[in-house]
Amino acid sequence: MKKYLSSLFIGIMGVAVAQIPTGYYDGTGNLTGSALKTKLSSIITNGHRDMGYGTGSTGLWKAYQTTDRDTYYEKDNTILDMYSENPAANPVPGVSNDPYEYKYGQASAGGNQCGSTNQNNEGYCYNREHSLPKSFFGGQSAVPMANDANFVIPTDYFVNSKRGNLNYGEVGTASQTFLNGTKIGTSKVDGFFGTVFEPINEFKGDMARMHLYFITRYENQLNDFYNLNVTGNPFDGAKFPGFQSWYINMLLRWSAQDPVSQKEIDRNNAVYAYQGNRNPFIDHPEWITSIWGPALSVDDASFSKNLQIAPNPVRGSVITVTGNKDLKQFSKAFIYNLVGQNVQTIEKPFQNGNTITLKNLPKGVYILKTGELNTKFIVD
Ligand SMILES: [Ca+2]
Ligand SMILES: [Ca+2]
Ligand SMILES: [Ca+2]
Repeated sequence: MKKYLSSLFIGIMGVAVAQIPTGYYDGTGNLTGSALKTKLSSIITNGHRDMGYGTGSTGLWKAYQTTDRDTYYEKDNTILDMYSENPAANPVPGVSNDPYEYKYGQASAGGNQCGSTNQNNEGYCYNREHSLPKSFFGGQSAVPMANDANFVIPTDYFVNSKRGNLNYGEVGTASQTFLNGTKIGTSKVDGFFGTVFEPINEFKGDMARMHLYFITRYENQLNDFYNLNVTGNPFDGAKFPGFQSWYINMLLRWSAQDPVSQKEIDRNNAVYAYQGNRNPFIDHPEWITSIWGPALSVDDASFSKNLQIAPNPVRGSVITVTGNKDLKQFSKAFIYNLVGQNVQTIEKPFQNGNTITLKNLPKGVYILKTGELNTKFIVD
């Protein structure tokens, strides 16, 4: 009976933490933009326990016992490795369609956790991947970042090592494709050149929300991270928005294209039980838009058209912009193509009048956005 009661008690505790605690987000009220971000930063910093990186079965190794198990695809309770999971329905029920599976735990306990020896191919062991590369924020000694289960995830050792400190991005020409379709190659996102690492579509939103968590949880240190001057880091040196426009725009798109799933909700609850803080963008994905603005989409019929561009279609490179507000108040203007890629950012666009000089844009339809104002225009 005593045993029964204690397992019942554990069961109740499990239920009790498997949801947003009452009052957790008190004080967010009607906040938006940087004010909401800063309030969330304080909420998710309170209660965050640094559980350590871990050795053996402690720290993150222990976290993965509950945070990243496959009860969604194969439903076989193996490690859910986003760099090797094949999310397509299994053609043969009960038979995994993943290239390989990892059992939780150390080798001595029959698991596939990496030890001291590794191999240069996929499928050997799983280790701990800083989905935002640790070199960008000061390396393994920079805690609690380096130990934060909200964005440090279990992945295949080999894919992780090939990724190194590449940014996530979208690959134009792949130089390497891993077994589940994860890719490395040249960036096709305007605003960033060089090599990037592209997770599969199923997990792009998961990754995006992890990184939005990072720039919120650690907003007070973002300027320090930026000043480390690590080549390729996506920070913008400010608390807000926190990432450079090419990167934040891509994350907003990824988050919109791959909305929150049960897997992320469960993971968020498990991480909260483990280290005491939550990812607010899994609990309230609508806050992503409240803070950083809408992800631009191709067929957004709701364009407010509260900016006017002349001439439109554009002739030459100079356009005159008028709006229903004083445009001088806006510190930046952005031009996007119709797949939402930022193709030009103009600093202090309207300080000296209402004209903008466009880069040499290919023929097509574009979106000009400044502040909350936007419109479409044509280059032909
Ligand atoms: Ca699986
Ligand atoms: Ca699978
Ligand atoms: Ca997803």
